[in-house]
Amino acid sequence: MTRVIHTGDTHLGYRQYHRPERREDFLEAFRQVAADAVEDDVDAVVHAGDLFHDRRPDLGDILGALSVLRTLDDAGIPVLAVVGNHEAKRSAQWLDLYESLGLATRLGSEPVVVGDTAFYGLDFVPRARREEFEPAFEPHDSDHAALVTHGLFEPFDFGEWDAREIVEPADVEFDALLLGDNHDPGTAEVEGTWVTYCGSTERASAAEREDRGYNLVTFDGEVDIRRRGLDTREFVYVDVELAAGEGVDRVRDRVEQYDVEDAVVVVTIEGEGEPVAPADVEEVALDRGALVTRVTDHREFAEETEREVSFADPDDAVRERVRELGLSDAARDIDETVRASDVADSNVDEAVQQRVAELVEAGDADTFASVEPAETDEPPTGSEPERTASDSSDGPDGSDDTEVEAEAETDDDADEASDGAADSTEPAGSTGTSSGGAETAEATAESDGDQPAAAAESDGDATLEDYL
Ligand SMILES: [Mn+2]
Repeated sequence: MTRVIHTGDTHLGYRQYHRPERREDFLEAFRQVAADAVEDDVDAVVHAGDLFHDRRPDLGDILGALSVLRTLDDAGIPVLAVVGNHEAKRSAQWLDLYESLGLATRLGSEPVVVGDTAFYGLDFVPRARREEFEPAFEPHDSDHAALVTHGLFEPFDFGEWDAREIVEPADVEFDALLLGDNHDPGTAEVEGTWVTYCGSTERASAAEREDRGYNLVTFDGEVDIRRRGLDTREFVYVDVELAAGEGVDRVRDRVEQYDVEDAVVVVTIEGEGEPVAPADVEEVALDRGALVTRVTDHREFAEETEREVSFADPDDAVRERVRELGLSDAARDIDETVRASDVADSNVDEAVQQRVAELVEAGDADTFASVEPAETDEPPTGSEPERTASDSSDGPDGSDDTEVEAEAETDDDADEASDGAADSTEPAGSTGTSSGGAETAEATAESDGDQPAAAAESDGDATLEDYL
């Protein structure tokens, strides 16, 4: 018999809502998993990726993970892990550092045997490399075998890769796939193999409403998968449906019905009623001791809503910057589709695809001709990797001249949408603190889902490999 804790998506270092308390919460959740593992004396802890929230964790996060791994090591509990999309570096991985210290084992194509179960690993495979992916797992002579990997698999929500493409051609017959990436826990049987997500250990997004936890998996003839809860920070969800004529008072009344002390309060406003200023709602929750309050209002208001636009208005600044870029009509059209408030975030990639198809169909080369930018010597804002026009292989004639900034942004959006509800950092439309803008931009730039080796990684990171 082999009994393991299957965890993952611990996202250490995530300073959610720009709060240091939240960063500490993520570490605390992982500590709890380790404490349970020691108390239960399990045979191993299996980590299915995204130990860290991004590929450049702070020293504090690296040490935090180290202390948890040491706790497990002191108790003689091995840690078996793979690399997730959030933390993936170009060559040597953080996991290699812990392995070199004897505190973890990076799983791969060779079996790592614990008790009577052989464990294999497969790091997150970016979409571009799935076509030619061929599983290659060395044989084992254990009673059971399990594969640990990270990715969004069917038949679960947001699934984008069929687990059978890994399981079927493999020479090893797996009893179970222990997965990470989808933060919603779930278990299914796919052609005789148990496929299970343990879920994230803390809420990496307000969309993760259910209680957090991990899996306890026992291999003993059969595979037994149980779920165990973790005691994480309280998230109080206040969903308000406003009737006509109702406004901020109604929202405040509803918030006051909850004990929000030390909680993250997530207020979602729908229905009719008057516009509600988020600050007025945040005030009442913070007065009652809430750690953070987020107000999401998906309602739309007609243009007559009075709004002061000052030079400090970020939307205004973006509009101005877009003007300066000298985008073609087509690019501005697409930019509008990306940023327009009436296209839901999750529909943006589809809307853009449709818009591009329409523009190509119309076949007017002038539409794709860029306008001379007002200022040419300044690089575009943002940290998108630079692309050349030749990247857009199936573009129409004249696409050489098409400014590709909007396209690059769309790609990112698509990645985020797919990583998406599973993995997103912040809910769309939520309001940040006034000082949070820059940090949000930074977080977005670092959380590129599919490209572990993105250009954003600095050269300095290569030094890790030198020491391993
Ligand atoms: Mn994750």
